[in-house]
Amino acid sequence: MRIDIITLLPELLDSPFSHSIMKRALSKGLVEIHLINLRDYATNKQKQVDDYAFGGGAGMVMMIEPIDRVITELKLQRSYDEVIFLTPDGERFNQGIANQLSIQQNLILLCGHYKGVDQRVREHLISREISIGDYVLTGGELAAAAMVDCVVRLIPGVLSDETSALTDSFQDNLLAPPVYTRPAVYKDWKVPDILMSGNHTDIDEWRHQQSVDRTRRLRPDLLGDE
Ligand code: 6GU
Repeated sequence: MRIDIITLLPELLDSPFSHSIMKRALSKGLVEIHLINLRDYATNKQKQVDDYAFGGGAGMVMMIEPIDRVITELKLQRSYDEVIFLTPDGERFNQGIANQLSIQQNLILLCGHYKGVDQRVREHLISREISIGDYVLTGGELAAAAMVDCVVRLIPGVLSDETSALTDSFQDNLLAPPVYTRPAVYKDWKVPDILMSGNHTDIDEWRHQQSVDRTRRLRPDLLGDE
């Protein structure tokens, strides 16, 4: 998979992809991430990428021309499955969307800034608009980092234990069960006896019940009985 991220703050995205699982996925060649500085596609001397809103009002608007130039250049080099705009008023990201994106070949992510982007970008250059939740970030970069992290770990070969993504919270609309490791007793806090029993049928049943209980208590919306 190749992901091109168009951003005004490429430095902000260096670190999220330089550690642990993400770093290994990159070095194994399972994913390529290209950070593209939108300012490099500005046309005037001042390298301007935003301007005042027509009709007035507070806040600058990202201009269409640099965005069109960068997306057009990328599309001349390969075809893209999706051109995604990261914006708080997009479709809310979830594990299902992550699963869909994880089987794509080439993605463009455009990180929004300022008061938004010229509407013509959204109408003509973008195939999908995604938000990571109902709160507002200063820009799309941290949302892009979260989304890419989530998608990349689903690419086959990225996680060492292939089954571990299958047992994630949300993969079956249930929260994950609690887990424990040594010591079996810490202070006077004990690990549940069942996990020490060696009976894997009972353990699986207990874990499933814990998942259902936790989901009913914390996220009844996932069970469809809010
Ligand atoms: Cl994608 N962008 C911004 N700026 N804020 C957000 C978001 C995206 N998703 C949630 N909040």
